[in-house]
Parts: sequence; C-alpha cells; structure tokens
Amino acid sequence: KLTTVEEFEAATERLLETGAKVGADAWQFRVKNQTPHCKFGEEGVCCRICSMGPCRITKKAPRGICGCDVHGIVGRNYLKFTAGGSATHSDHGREICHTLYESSADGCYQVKDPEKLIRIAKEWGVETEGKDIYDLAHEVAEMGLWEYGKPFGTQRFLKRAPQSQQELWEKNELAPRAIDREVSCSLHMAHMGCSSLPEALIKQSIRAGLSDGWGGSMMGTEFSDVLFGTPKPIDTEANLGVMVEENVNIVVHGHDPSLSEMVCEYADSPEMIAYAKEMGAKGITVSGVCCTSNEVAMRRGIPMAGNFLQQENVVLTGACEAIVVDVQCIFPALGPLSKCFHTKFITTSPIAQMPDSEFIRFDAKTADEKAKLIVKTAIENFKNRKPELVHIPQLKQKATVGYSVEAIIKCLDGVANSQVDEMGTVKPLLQCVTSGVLRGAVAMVGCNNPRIRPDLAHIELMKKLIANDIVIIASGCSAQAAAKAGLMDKRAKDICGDGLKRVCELADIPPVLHMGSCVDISRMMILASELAKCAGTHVSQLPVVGCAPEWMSEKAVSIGNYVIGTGIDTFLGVDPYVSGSSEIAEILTNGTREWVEAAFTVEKDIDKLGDAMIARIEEKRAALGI
Ligand code: BF8
Ligand code: SF4
Repeated sequence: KLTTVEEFEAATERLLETGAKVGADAWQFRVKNQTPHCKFGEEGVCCRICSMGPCRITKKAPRGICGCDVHGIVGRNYLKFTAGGSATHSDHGREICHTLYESSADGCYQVKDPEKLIRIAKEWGVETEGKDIYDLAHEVAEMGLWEYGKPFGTQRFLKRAPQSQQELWEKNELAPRAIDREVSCSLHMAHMGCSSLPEALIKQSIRAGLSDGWGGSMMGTEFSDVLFGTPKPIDTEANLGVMVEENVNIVVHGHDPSLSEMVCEYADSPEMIAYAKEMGAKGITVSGVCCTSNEVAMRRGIPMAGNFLQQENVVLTGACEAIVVDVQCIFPALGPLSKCFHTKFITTSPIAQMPDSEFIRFDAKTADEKAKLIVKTAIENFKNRKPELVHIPQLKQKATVGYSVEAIIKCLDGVANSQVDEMGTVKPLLQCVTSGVLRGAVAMVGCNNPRIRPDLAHIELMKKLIANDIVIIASGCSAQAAAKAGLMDKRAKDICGDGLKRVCELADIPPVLHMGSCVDISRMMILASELAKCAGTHVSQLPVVGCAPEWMSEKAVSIGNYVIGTGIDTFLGVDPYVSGSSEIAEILTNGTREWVEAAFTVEKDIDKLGDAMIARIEEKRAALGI
C-alpha cells in the first residue's frame, strides 16, 4: 500500500505542534509571510546588475536606463541563474576530484572501484599498464581538475555522446570548454553592457549547463563511484520513521559523499556503538536528507529520512542528536530551529557557513578524526534530549535503490533473450522499448517547492506514467518522494501497466529506479546516449523525456539546460522566471530545437503535465515507426 501525501502532511502537522510548544518557526509559516511574491521578480523583469538601477520593466517603462529591453533583462537573469547552478554542481565535482587526489592505500580515502578508474583512465588516454592504482588515481584526478581551467579544447566526456549530438554542439558553438570558463563567460556576458541578444544568452545558458552535466557533475558522479563504489541494487527504507527513538540519531544533509561516507563509517564502528551504549542509547542510526542521503542510500543502504522540504521535520522530531551538513540546499533555518531543541547543527564546509551552527571543518586530509569528532559530539548530546518533545512519525516504506547505469544493464540481462540479445549492454532495454512492452522512459528529477503541494506532483506523475508502461528513472528529491510513497518497493509493480509489470518481474526491479543524487543526472545522460548509439538514432528521437515538476534551485535550471542540450525534451512544473519575455519563453520552449533538437514545456497543472509527457513519448514512437 502506498503512503499518501495526506499521510505525509498529517505527520508534518503533528510535528509542527511540537514546534509550537517551543516557539519554532517553519517554512510553512515563512511562506505565508512571503506571499504574494514580487511580480517583477516572478516574471524575471527586474534588473539590478548596475547601480543606475534597479530597473523594472513595465508597459510604461519598456526599457531600463541603459536601454535594455525586457528580453535582454529576462535572458540575462536566466543566464545568471544557470551559471549559479553550473558553478555549484561543478564545484562539488571539483571537491570530489580533490578527494580522489588525496586517496591513498593508508589514508582516509581508498579507491573502492579500481576497475572503473582504469576504464576512465583508458577513455582519457592514460597509460594504465603496470601502474600503481593510487598513482593512476592521482593522475586521473589531476586531469579532472584541469578540465576546470584548461585554456584550450572542450570537455573530455563529450565524446561519450552520440556523434550526432557532438556535431550539433560543434556546429552551434555549444560544446563546453573549461568548466570555470563557461561560468565566468556567463557572468561576463550578463554584465552591464554586454549581451542582451536573447539567442546569445540562451545559447550560453545551454553551454554552461552542458559544462555541468558533461563536465563537473559527470566527474562528480564518476569519481564518487571510483572512491566509494559504483552503486548496485540495495534495500533501504524511507521517511521519518527510519529514525529510531532509542538510538542516537545522526542525520546527514547536503551533497558531498566525502563527508557522509566518513560519518557512516565511524557511526558503524564497534568503538562508537559501545560509546553510544555507555551514554544510554541502544545504538546509532544514521539517516539522510537531500542528495547526500541519496549518495549513502545508493552505496550503503543508509535510510532516507526525507527530502528537501522535510529537513526541518527531522529536528522537529526532538530525537535528532545532530544534523550534519556540508553544502547546498541547507536551510539557514536549521540554526535557530535546532536551538529550540537539543539538536546540534554541525556545519562542516567553508562553502556553507551559517549562524547558530557548530563549525567542524572537514577536509580530505583529516576526514577520519573529524568524522569521529562529529559522531562523538552526537553521542554525547543524547543525554540532553527532552523526552516530552520526542515524537517520531511512524511512517516509512521499503525501497530498493542503487540503479547506476552499470546496475541497470546488469538487471536487464534478466529480460534478455540470451539467444538473440547481447548481454551486458543496453540492448535488452532498447528491445523492450522497441517492441512496445515499455512505451518509453521519463527521467524524474528535482526538488520540492512550496509553490506546489510538496511531493504530490512527483508521486502523482509517477503513478500515472508507470500505469502507462513508462519506466521512471529518478534522482534527487524526486527519488526520495518516490521512495517515501512506496514506489521504489518492488511490489509497486502491481500498479503498473502490464508491460512494465512484466519487465519488473523479469528484471526484479521496482518501476521507479533510483539513480542517485542530482549530480547523478549525468548518469541519465550516459544511459540516454548509450540507448541512442545502440538504436542508431539521435538522442532526441528516443521516446524519453525529462521532468522536474517541483524544482526550485539554480542547479535545477542548469540541469534543465543540459538535459535539453543533450536532446531530451524537458517538462517543468514551475516557471524559471521567464514569463516576462515572450522572446525568451519562445526560445526556451521551441527555439532551442534548432540547435539541440529539444526544448522545455512549462505546465503548472500536474494532470496536463503528465498527459503532455505521454503524448510526447507517443509522438516520438510514431516518428520512429515503433
Ligand atoms: O541537488 S533535488 S532540493 S537536494 S537541488 Fe536540492 Fe533540489 Fe533536492 Fe540535491 Ni537537487
Ligand atoms: Fe538598469 Fe541597464 Fe543597469 Fe540593468 S544594466 S540596472 S537595465 S541600467
């Protein structure tokens, strides 16, 4: 039985009652204070990039003081938004490169998937024969770091795309050069007195997005696999009920697995468990929020306490000894909120420093001692709990996660006909699609956003799509919504169409496949590329679309740009602040087809959004004659 959004909300209501007792604030109240939002901001027509402004475009004032029109202003804002996202994902990737560079046989980090490292090294033309695995790791990590600032050439991983996509990128000057260059070039173009031509601004948005998806994020994913292992199917659980009242609860939140992996490692050590017992707890439970949760769920089966808009709920349980964060998507609200409880809010990265937190600086060189200190701090905080405030909602679902591309290929060997099909390739998957057993695939990604009833769009869309024999690949907070609802339980096959149900049975998979965190959307690009290569088509011809129904962050816009940039139509449930410009809206929803054969659709009505995706998938099938 699936858990409903109503049940999530009832649990939240109960937690907010606890919050009321201690005077806690919550996003539900702040949203009210911020509504209605500023119209100019919503439409993207406010410019404050120079101090002659701010200028806002209206009927009466169609141009800013410098003469820039609404299309230039909306386009520049969109480009800056994208650059913010691209910088953020890519900097995460850079940190992982540094962690790989620090890896050693006897240090804090080891190489857990040497085969993958060797594969990447060969792909990059590095001599691997007879080389010590750590020498190779350092060489490849350094090459990865050069991808951020190299003066010449384009991103190495672009070669993984089908030839046709690479040609489009070359022809339209969209192939991303050094990652940092694309971010800085975007900021340069969006400076006062530079670009205001809509086409130029959107093209650069796509290029900056591609430098993320095929550059920074892809390195983040690939090197995380090298360091921490390539995900394989593993069982876990999701929702707040994974926290255990008798145990010390440590919640990891953020994005970089370098921190969360280490915390998990120490929390699981006999020494720390014994210490927790000594302090009156039965044991230690680590659970996660947001993408770092996806990372450790995919590799270790660590349970997922919740997604983005549930981060405050974790503290509101009164049973969270420490919420340990690194970077991105962390509410500054956690500082004051944790002060209402006994919870320690531990920040660890110079990139994300916040008031009312305890800062334990984490880095690759001292990761072990810092992780130990964090776990100890949490254990020692157990005694400070206020029992009258403790309430953990007993909601949770089982989930099977860990579907990297490598894992999907392996599972699908289960549906392959060993007489005709090549094993160990995407061919069986393609065969399912061509024969119509599966109608297509949707990449469901992105956040929660209070503009949309949290999780409802993710869950309703997934239910509709799987009932129509469309398999879902999910990541980020979308994946967690699915897991909380029960859609990643293999038994969810029973609410699928007959074709998908059959595939789930043969391959022993759930109908919604957890592909990881948001940087792991790069995995989706690889899967789509492999399918297109195998089918001998362009990516854009595949019956595959992307969807971010509840997105909120700059990173999500960067992702959107690289997903359409890779030839995959993308459906959004929230407008990226572009409704103020008919020209920018037209380019994003249609004009980009000329360059990359894909575009955005923005539709706020969930039902229509689902219908539009199904219609697009069927159109693509018809065009292929399948
Ligand atoms: O990178 S889905 S709320 S957690 S931005 Fe953030 Fe959005 Fe969640 Fe991960 Ni992605
Ligand atoms: Fe106004 Fe132009 Fe300055 Fe923007 S760049 S704030 S539109 S004068």
